[in-house]
Formats: sequence, C-alpha cells, structure tokens
Amino acid sequence: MPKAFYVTTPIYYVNDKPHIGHAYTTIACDVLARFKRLDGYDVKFLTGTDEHGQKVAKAAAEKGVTPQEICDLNSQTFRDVAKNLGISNDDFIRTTEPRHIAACQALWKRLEENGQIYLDKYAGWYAVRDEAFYDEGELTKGPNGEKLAPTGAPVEWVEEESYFFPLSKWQDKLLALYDANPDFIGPKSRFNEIYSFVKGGLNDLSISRTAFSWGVPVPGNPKHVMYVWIDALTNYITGLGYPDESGEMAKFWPKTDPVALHVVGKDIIRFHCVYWPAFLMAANLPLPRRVFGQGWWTVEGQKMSKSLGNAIDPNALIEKYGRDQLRFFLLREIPYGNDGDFSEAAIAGRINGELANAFGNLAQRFLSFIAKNLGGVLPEPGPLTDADKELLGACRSLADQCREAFERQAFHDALEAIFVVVRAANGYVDVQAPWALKKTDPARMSTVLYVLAECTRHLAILMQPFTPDATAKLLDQLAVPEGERTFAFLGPDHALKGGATLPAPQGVFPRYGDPPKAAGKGA
Ligand code: ME8
Repeated sequence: MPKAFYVTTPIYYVNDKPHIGHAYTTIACDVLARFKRLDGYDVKFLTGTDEHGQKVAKAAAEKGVTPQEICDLNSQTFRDVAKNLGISNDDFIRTTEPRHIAACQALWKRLEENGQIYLDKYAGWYAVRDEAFYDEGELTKGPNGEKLAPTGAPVEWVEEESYFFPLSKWQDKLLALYDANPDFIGPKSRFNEIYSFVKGGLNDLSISRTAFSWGVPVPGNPKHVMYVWIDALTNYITGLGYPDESGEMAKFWPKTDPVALHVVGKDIIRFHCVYWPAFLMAANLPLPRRVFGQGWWTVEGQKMSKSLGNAIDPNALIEKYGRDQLRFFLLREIPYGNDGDFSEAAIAGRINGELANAFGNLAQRFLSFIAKNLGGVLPEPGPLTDADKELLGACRSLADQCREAFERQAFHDALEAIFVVVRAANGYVDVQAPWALKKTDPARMSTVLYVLAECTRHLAILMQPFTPDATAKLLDQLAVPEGERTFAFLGPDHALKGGATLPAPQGVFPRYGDPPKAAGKGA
C-alpha cells in the first residue's frame, strides 16, 4: 500500500485578485505534492477559494455586484493563475459549493451534539479585513487616534447574539497536543509563538454572526450564519468527502498516524494551530499532522496591498520570466518560513546564474558534444575513476538529502543540495575536459560523457517538482522513458543505458535578457 500524503493551501479570499503572495503558497504546495508523488506516495492536493463572510460581501457591495458574482469572477481568476503556474492540484474547492455547506452543517451539528456550542451575546471588536475578533488589550492606535487591530486593520464594535465555541476549555488539550507533537507546527519560531499564545489563556470564540447573511446558515437557526473561519477551515475535510468518513477521509484524514500538511501564511497560523485542532478534537475527529506557517513577501520593502497598488500579478511575471523560472526563484531565494523582499533584479540573477549558466549549461555542454561528435548516441562507460565515482556518489545521496529537507518544508536546503552537485558536475567537466580527450583517449571521453549524462538524469529527476516543464524536456533529451522518472529510478539498480540514441539537444533554461532565438544555447 503506498503511503498517503495530503497537502492543502489556504483557501483564498475572493474579495480581490491573486498576487505573488498567494502564488507563493500554492507553488510551495505544488512542489510538495509533486515531490511526494515522485516518491511513491498516494497524494491528494487541495486548493480553492474562501467565499463567504463580511469581507467578500463588502467587496461585492463596493463593486455593485452580488456576492455570488464576485465569487464566481475571482474564484475563476485563482483557478486560472493556478493553471498558468502549472499547479497539479487534485481538487479545487469553493466554499459556496453545496458539498461544503453540507460539510459545515454536519460539523456544526456534531459540535452541538457534543455540547461544544452555546448561545450568548458577543460584544467586542471585529476587523473585517482580518475576519477576526480582537480583545481591547490587543488594539493599537492609528495616526488619527482610531483603534486598529495588531495587523493594522481597522476594527468595529460588534454587539450581537452569537453562538460560541468553548475554546477556553481546550487550552490544556492543545498544550498537550503541542507537547506530544513538537512537529505539529513549523517552523520552530511559529511553534513557540502559538505555544505561548495558548499558554496565556484562551477566550471562548464567537462562531456565528447575525449582522449579515453571506455565509453558511446555522442549522436550526438560519438567522445566524457561521463565522467565516469555522466555515473556511472545514474545507480541508469537505475536500475529502466529509461527512462521509470512509473513502478519502479514511485515507487522508486517518484516526492514527495523520498525513495532512496545511501550508499557510504566518498571518493565519492561530486559526490553523489553535482553533482548527480545537474544533476537530471537540468533534471527535482526527487531526492533521502538521501546519507550516510560511513567511511574508514585501515588495521593495513595502507591504503588498490594494491601496498601495503594488500587488504583483503572477501572470505578468510568468509572461516575463517563464513559469519554471518563477517557481524556482520564489523557493530558492528565501529560506522557506522566513520573510522576503521581492525585487525583480534578484529574479534575473537567479535565472541566469543558476538555471541558465549552471544547470542548463551543464546539460548543453555534454549533450551538444554528444550530438556533434558521437552522432547523438550516448556512449557506454568504461571503468570508473575516483572522480567519476565521487560525482555519481554525490548524485546518489541527493534523494535522501532532499527527502529530509522536504520533511521540514526546507525547499531552500533541497535546492542547495542539488546545486552543490550541479556546481560539482560543472567542475568535473572543466577538469575532465572531454573535448581534449576526443583525440587522446576516446574511451575515457565516453566514460566522462556517460557520467555527466547519468549525473544530469539524477539532477533532472529531482528538479522536476520545482521546474516541471524544463526538466521534462531535459529528460526527453536524455531519452529517459516517461515511466522511469520517479525517485524509485534513482536507486543503485537503475542507470542510463549506453548506446541509446538521444534526440537533438535544445536549451531548456534560456538566459533572461537574451534575444529569443539565442535562448538556451549552451557553451
Ligand atoms: O487568509 N506573502 O485568505 P487570503 C506571502 N481565506 N504569502 C502571502 C502574502 C504575502 N505578501 N499574501 C498572501 C485567508 N499570502 C483565508 C484563509 S484557510 C482555511 C482561509 C498567502 O486570501 C499566505 O499563505 O488572505 C496567506 O496565509 C494566504 O495567502 C492568505 O490568503
């Protein structure tokens, strides 16, 4: 039985269009999903849109359209961006779908049956922008003396009848969960942040609203709609068929040995690491395995926002640099989990320095040599020297290094390990100088070319999650059959077969800034 892996992005609010911050999370999840599929896991990858709540209702009213219209329009935009980014999600959930409304109502009823919901009155502060309640003590003062949420969002005073979830009673259970599972929250800094927040004591949570109607009706009392976060978090199990607890729920949300990874921005870890596990425990449902809170991108030092008009459209970057290049850049540039500042100058540097000059050039150097001098036939290797063994040994240890890094969502560590080998392989070409061996020692030349091809096969297979289009082309050029591109083929029993005819080489990682016709030409 293959092992199961379930990965989810946050579901994005449809009040606005997707920008590079959303694309970042979705790309990270796509890379995780692709990696695990290549490693033999049975993977489910879910993304989607969060369509209820006051924020979306307000955005619709400002545009003079119905909430459903703005949802339909912007949800499609998120879907289109995902397609353009080459995202391999298995499902796309919209919280306005009947399957989701049914799941939310089923979860609500279950909480109610378990005595985990009570009716009372909420009087306090609410920030529509964050869709979050705040205590008086958390608020700060804005430039005009106005009250602001700690995120800077404006707050309004709300007083209404509301259903509550007794979150305060779950403090000990949550702390016990974190103590028993130190990997439940990553990276470590976010674990510490959540731990001390919960340790500081929890208030019961208002989980319904009556001031507006754009939400999932509370079963038995449709004057109330569910608080958008209980609705939104439920998407992760709607996507598995909840309330049906067999099928995908049993596989990807198992009672023991959980397999689900929620990747979210650091802005919403409290919802995922405190509220969500508390709701699940209160409903006697299993838990996810881990929540990873990624860092925040600013643009030229500033927060990306609609009002500043500096939100970066991922489609424009794909158009300009290419989608593999954008995917690679975002995960290579900043250690995953840290904040980063986005600047276009850095993209070109990464593309040219690493994809084109280091990796692309490595492949083109030996592939064009084989095409020109050996009629495109991959040579058979002769006896291996220490240098050959060292390079091949470095390649063979890469998959495990990447697996270890992926367990921590440390894409930057996996990529660094890969690029250590790319640089070693380029050094090997320089030292072995196959072009010089052509006249002096053709047998040795054949071995060197073979070792380079085999090394590139490893690198290309492991780079597939990051740069799927280019590596597919590169593996075609190495004549690696489509069914032999998984990590199972990186083991000691598999290697390229000498004598294979290789297709005509073609650059797969063009330099940014070169005229198109020169793109991808290796040295
Ligand atoms: O919070 N840098 O949706 P949302 C990095 N609907 N990541 C960023 C980013 C930035 N500047 N801006 C956004 C919501 N993100 C809820 C989620 S889940 C049950 C409900 C990413 O549209 C980051 O992952 O505001 C963040 O958590 C997510 O987009 C929030 O998207």
